[in-house]
Amino acid sequence: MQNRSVATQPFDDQKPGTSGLRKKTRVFQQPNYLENFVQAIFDSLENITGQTLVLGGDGRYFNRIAIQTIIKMAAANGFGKVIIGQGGLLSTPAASHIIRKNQAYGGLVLSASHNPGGPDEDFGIKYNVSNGGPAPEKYTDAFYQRSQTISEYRIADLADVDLDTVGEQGSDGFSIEIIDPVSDYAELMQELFDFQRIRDVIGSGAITLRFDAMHAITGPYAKRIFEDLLGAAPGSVINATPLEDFGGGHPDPNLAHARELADTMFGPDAPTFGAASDGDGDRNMILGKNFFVTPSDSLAVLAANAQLIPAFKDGLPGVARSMPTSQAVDRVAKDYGMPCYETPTGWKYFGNLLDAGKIALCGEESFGTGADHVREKDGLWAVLFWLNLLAVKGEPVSNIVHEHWRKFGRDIYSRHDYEAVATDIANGIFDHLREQLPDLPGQTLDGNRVKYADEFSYQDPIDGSISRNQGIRIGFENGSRIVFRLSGTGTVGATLRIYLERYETDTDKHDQDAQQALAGMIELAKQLCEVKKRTGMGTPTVIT
Ligand code: VG1
Ligand code: CO
Repeated sequence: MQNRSVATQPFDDQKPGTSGLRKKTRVFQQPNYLENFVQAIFDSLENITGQTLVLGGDGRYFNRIAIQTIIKMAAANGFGKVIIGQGGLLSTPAASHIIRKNQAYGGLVLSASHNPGGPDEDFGIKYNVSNGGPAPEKYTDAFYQRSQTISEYRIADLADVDLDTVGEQGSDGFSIEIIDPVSDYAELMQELFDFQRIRDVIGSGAITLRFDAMHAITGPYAKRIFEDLLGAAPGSVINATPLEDFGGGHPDPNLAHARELADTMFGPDAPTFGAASDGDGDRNMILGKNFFVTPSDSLAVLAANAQLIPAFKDGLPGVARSMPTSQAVDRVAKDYGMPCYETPTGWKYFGNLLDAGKIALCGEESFGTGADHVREKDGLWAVLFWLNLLAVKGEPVSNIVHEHWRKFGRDIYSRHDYEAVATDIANGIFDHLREQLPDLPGQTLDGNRVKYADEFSYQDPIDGSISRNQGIRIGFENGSRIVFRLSGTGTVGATLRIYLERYETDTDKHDQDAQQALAGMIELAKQLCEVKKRTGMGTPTVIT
């Protein structure tokens, strides 16, 4: 095996965002672009010689080509072994599990998650560390720094690898193992949940299921788990074949993008349970017959009922949520006498808490829920958790959530996104918001007194590291909140996210439409950030 060094020059835009580096596919296809970033990662890691790297992606356009390049670079940089999902496929949570199970040094996951794929759409790459979780900020900062000074990358003259045949190949102290991407993950799920019980209830017809894989990575996983292992009717998993362009859609499991599933679940012959996942399989959307569960509520319901599933029969040590996620789970934690941590947006901030055993369950408002079994959010895991709950409780989804609201109150919640805003305009909006912060506390706005107005900073309780500028929060004395953030996963301009929540204890008002219930706060938020005046956009591009 011959190694070569290739001269290159830095690209100035290789700064990882909320979850890895995401760019238009054509940006990644530029000569040396992918190579530079991968070399910057390898250069930032210590003692990789002879170590194992896990590699896979969500199957989007450019996945296979990128995988061949990375194999050759891993060889030239001294890795001893690369474990790859067959066909170059691995869901994000499965990659996390495989890193942990094989005690690998780390892994590279090729995905832009819920962003669309194809030659004119998005591609992405993220590095996960040895605990299976997304690289913490100190790593991603180092990758970026290195990318700014890089002058060469190393690559081996190897023939392209057959990615489609399971087995081990290689020599010269460098081997490649192609594994079935589903088996290990399916095995883990069977350890965590009561498969026999779920299977029995599905067999009795009491649960009918529709899962939308959105032409993305979870298709093969969901087929195996729901149809083969749990006995759901053939065809329960729809859009089950991963496609390079996800069938032209956004593989984003929400009511706006998973329309086919939403129409079924709100239609006349709806099954009792519906769910969907995203491009790389780490998000989940949960639906009952005629009923949508917000991700923030889902996290709270799972926390309140955790002891009903085998994995958590002894209870939870604590829980965590990202800052913009609603406070519904806080109420459960308080009632159960367990700690609840508030972290910045992005799964990388949960890793230390999970490793330290401070929490076992965590989630985000952006359709992400997960636990201590891996170090990524996990879409199918969340769906199985709900199925296990439905099997034990024998009640429909909407009853479970209504019962939860009766006990804890409802945190009425919505997120409004304004996409593709020019970057300077978006920055202007934040400057304008920052200027107002000192004067807001004590003012009465939309009938509520402002309790605090600040910019969220987080100090990690385990390693003490501080993350600043994680979103602007305006909290009211009645518990309501408005949060403003800029997205860190987009590839065109900036996306302004406005998160709104209001707490409602009156049971008679629990069935209100969220947009109506939040109408006053929505107007107030728009005024505070002057979104219409500054962007010309009168309404959000996506509401979830
Ligand atoms: C978004 C979500 C965030 C999530 C991130 C990655 O980030 O808001 O909660 O962790 O996507 O999810 P941002 O910076 O655009 O708001 V995924 O499934 O795209 O890896
Ligand atoms: Co994702």
